[in-house]
Amino acid sequence: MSTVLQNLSSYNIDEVPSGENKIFGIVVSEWNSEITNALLEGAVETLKLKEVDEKDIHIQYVPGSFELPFGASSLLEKKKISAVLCLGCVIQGETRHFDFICDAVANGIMQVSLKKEIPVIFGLLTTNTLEQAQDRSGGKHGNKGIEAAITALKMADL
Ligand code: DLZ
Repeated sequence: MSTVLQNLSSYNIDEVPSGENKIFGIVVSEWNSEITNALLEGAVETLKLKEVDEKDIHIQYVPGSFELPFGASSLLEKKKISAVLCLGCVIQGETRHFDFICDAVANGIMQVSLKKEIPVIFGLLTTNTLEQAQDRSGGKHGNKGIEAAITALKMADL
């Protein structure tokens, strides 16, 4: 689906399974909200394009990416959901904060997914700069939110 130097969101929409009658959760980090809202927009548009009803998309905001796994777990407790997308953006700073957050989110998402036996999709941008994040949230490298939605649709179809 994605390769270096290509639009990261290149895909054949006709080959993506329909999401009709399926229920999706989306957990969105409020940190770097310019980026995460663009990811959210791409994800919601893609789910709707693949016949997911708007009422079947449950959006949960969390303060930062570190909280994404808990947000996913809590959504899965409340609703009967086919797949959850976690959308966030962590931008490298001068300290090791970046590494701790990215590792914790990746591990946390995997743990929630395996424990609940529901696909939880890793839609986290982990970039060196804001520009790289903009490029991947509706810029020259597409929109990672679209890719996360496509992955969720495929996994919900398993
Ligand atoms: C604290 C923090 C920092 C420095 N950077 C980011 C970031 O780039 N992206 C992000 O989503 N969240 C960041 N956070 C917040 C943490 O994810 C978390 O919300 C706090 O550490 C509180 O648990």
